[in-house]
Amino acid sequence: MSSLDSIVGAVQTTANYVSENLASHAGAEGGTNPSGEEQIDADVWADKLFFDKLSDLDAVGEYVTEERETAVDCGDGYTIAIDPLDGSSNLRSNNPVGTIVGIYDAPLPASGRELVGAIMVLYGPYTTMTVAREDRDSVLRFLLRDGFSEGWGTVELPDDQVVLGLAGKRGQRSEALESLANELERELKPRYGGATIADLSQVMEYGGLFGYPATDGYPDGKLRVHFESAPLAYIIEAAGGGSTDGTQSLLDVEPDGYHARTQTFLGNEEIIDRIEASLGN
Ligand code: AFP
Repeated sequence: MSSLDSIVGAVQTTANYVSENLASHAGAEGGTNPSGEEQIDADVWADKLFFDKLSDLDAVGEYVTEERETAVDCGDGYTIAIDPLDGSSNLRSNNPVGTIVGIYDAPLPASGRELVGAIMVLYGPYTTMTVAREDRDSVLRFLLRDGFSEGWGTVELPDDQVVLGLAGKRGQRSEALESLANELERELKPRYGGATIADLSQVMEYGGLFGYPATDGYPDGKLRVHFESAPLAYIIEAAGGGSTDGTQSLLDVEPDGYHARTQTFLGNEEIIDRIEASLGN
């Protein structure tokens, strides 16, 4: 089994377990994560599960998570950067959450150009895992259930552009983005759910845009480069779409620390070009 196979296998096994047991951890309260955000019990629980499984692999040399301040040294091998339960504030209302895994062939901080693979798991009405790897030509999707994974074909971004998931309130985003958002809201159907994985999944299915821009509350954007923006850019670019921080691919963003944030836009290339034309100057 290759190193990447062993990592994908460990994520699949753990995600199956998370999917089956999430309800037992949905309500309880936790502490605060290194980005100052409220952690709930489920975040810490999922982090421990993924850590126990992944840190044990020969293929993994370093484990860095949204839920811990520093990296954990596990020996030689790839660096795992993980958001174990993305969108966990959605649990309260029983809306979807996800897991994002970046597999870097370098110690962090590192740009997304060091990624050799990325995985996103969506815990929705059913659980799916989407995998992009440097040693595969296509992005693969799997259905996870009963402890197993079932191949569900390949993922390619459609040419159609249908949905728009754009974070931030009106008046809290830049004027340039506000003006483009007005145009896009006339062309696309606004659908924003508050969990990046779920919002990106609908873009991958129907085409369109997901974005978390700079806002008054989050001047650098809310999403973290290592755990969210770069791995998801790796997946969407491999599936034929594009990504930008406003001026460059999210894979080129150079984070200055483990928990660095960036403006994040992911979707059809044509819309990504329009964002860069609006925000790039
Ligand atoms: P939580 O994991 O704290 O729920 O944050 C999720 C997230 O990082 C990302 O998945 C969402 O796109 C974004 O935050 C939602 O943020 P808003 O609540 O500000 O829209």
